[in-house]
Amino acid sequence: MTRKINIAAAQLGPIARDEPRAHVVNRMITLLHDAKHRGSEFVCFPELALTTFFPRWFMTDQAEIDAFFETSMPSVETQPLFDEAKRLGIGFHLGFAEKVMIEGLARRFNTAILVTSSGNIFGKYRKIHLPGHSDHESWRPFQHLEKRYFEIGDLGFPVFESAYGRMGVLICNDRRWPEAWRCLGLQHPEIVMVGYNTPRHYPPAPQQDHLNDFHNHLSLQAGAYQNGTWVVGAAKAGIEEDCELIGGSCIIAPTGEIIAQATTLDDELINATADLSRCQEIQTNIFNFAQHRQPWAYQPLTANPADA
Ligand code: ING
Repeated sequence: MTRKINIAAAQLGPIARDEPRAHVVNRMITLLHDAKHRGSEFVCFPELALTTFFPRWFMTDQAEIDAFFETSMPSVETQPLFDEAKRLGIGFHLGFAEKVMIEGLARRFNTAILVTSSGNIFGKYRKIHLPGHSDHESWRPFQHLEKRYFEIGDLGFPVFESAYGRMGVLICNDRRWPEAWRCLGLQHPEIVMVGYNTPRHYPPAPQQDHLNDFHNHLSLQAGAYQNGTWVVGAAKAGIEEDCELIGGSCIIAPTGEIIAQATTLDDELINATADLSRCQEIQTNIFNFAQHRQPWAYQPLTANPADA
């Protein structure tokens, strides 16, 4: 029995450091209208979609840093996005910097939520693989201070049952780690949402810069195929505050085939019809975990980070 859903990736072009959230939300609402026009039921917005990618700068003033975080979701600035999505009957994935008080302590995460077309948040994930570094490194043309500004996510790798299918979330660097995909895969997801902000230039290994688009799709396609799930990748793209971010937003079938791909580095909507029943072609055959997986042999995977 086929279960088809029309899904979309809403790629965002550059967001300026001083661009008001309200302006970004208006850009996102324009993309929602495009999605509606195309008959899409669920839209994936990028990682940290409400502001510029601020970990590119070294900051010490906590108030300056916190200006990039959301302390409520929805908030005054994001409520119009929730309202318009509800009016259009569209669910969405949204990445943002989350500041939350837990037991009297301010905690800060790189977070993504899943929202129904009624405006209900039915899923939340906090990024676990934080790339980059914690202190200023003057040799870099720009910083990548996610380890400085965010804590490691504390929600594990959940998959959420929804009207849109069994939905999982990874955030940016997570997509490069097969363990993260398999933690989702063991819960039999049907769609995985992946927002990302990926600089083209990777200072520790500039000889790989020309491969960053390839590595992006390689990671997403492998994750889709090896876990038998649809994948939606949504980029923040373009030259943002003098730092080029790759685009390449895409929709990938459980077979690993890219079936829709962005062609610009700006605000751009792509969509495709996903037949969720096709996940079974993979999950009950080549990657039938019950028949073929050998967990006893994987023990080293849960050893210490750097252990062999
Ligand atoms: N960005 C990058 C990513 O994993 C990076 C960091 C860039 C890693 C290029 C390797 C190569 O896509 C985030 N935000 O994780």
